[in-house]
Amino acid sequence: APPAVGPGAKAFPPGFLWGTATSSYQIEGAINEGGRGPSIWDTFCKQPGAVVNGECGTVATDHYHKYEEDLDLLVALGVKVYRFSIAWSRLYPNGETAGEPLPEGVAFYNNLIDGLVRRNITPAATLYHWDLPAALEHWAVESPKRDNLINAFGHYSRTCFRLYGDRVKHWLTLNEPWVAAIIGHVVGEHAPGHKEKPGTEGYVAAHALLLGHLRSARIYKGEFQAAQRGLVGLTLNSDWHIPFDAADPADVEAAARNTEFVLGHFAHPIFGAGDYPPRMKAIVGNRLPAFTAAEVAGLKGSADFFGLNHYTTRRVKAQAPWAPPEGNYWADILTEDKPDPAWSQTDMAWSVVPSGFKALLVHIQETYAPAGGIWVMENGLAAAGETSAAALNATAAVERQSFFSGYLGAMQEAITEGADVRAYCIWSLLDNFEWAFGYDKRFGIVWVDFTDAARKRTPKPIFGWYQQVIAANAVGA
Ligand code: GBH
Repeated sequence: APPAVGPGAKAFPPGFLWGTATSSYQIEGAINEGGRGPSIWDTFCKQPGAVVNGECGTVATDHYHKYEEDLDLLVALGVKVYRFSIAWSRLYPNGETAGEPLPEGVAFYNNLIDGLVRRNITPAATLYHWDLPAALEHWAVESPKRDNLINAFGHYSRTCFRLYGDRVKHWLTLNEPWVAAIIGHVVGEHAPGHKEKPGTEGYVAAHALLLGHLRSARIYKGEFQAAQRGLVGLTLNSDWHIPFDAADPADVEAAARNTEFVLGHFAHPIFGAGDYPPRMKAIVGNRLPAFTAAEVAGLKGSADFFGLNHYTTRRVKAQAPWAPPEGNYWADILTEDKPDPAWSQTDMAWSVVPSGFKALLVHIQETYAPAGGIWVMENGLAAAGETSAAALNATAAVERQSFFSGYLGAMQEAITEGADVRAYCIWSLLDNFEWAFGYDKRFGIVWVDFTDAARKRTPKPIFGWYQQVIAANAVGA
């Protein structure tokens, strides 16, 4: 495997923010403590076949009880920033639209944030990483139910800004609204597991999520930002898409269309010209909900930085049209996957293509030129074969090091070519509850023994590798 840093290393800009990321439901456990209400993931996990081996986040990594140990791991790693998420139902068990939050939930995040500040690590807090209070309507609803949901998100957001905003200066309203909307409401592999209305429900959910972001960001900017002097944004996931045949205009168009449906769906309203992308409106027609003029104006510029989660590149071919009368999300995009056989794949079967990361960063810079820069809030891989703490030095270590040397090198090249990338977080600090894959897929740079009641943590070889990168602010041989 390539060394972390050598004489020909690629340097990052001074002050570059290295970090790592987690999310509440994936690590905390303690689902019944402090009055926490159930989230839609607690209920989804109970549906037969929803999650591998019927697993759920009941204990997860037991971070709720072991967070001090995890904070010490962050110190050992040397990160500047730690991205975590707040579990809405620890503060408001039923997604209440008024009133005071639960004291134990408030205290948990106070302790976590104080622990970070004491260790000189910048906290970056996500308000919504998919653990919606089960008592609320899911996102795919229209007013007046949607108004109640957004009021609840606004109330919860305001509480977080008020309680934690003296120390948290980096807020993310939403994690990956595309995944929440499409995997939750079209594919059905994430909570709430809907797939009955593939032509409409994903768009309705995405619309509500955008309005939720708008409410939360507006509260921060209107009521807190002047005094607290922090930033509010969100993080969007995007794979990169390249044409199967670069000489075939239909494939070139298909790749651009696919990126527009995944990234542009959310980026165009917030970071672009405003509203949904014109081409998307033309394709989806009246199945795409409409914003009011005030909503278009409010969303535009509503994020202070561009959060990006990136994992893979897909090579796509234009598909022959198929259009059921009721519409279908995938028939709108009209691409089929043709991965390059030369690409290696991770344990998630996601292709490893560092050049796609570089191309995506340059695309974001050229298309949106976000004033607050691009913040890579997740990137990483699950590697197979990490079956025990003793087996950690095997092929998975080599696979991880070549993945990260490739992706960090590509990011440095994008920066050199003008992409204003300011931060980078590895997903994830710990092996954790990987949603529909349960504990089968290990994204952590720290191995967790899920058979051990103590959930013993063991840093993987990549942990030491990343330490060196951070210390040198550079990567490569
Ligand atoms: C993130 O989502 C989540 O934010 C995080 O909670 C999660 O644990 C982590 O990633 C790992 O899964 O099958 O080739 O078509 C990931 C978003 C969107 C990335 C879909 C991969 C599909 C690639 N994913 N994309 S492919």
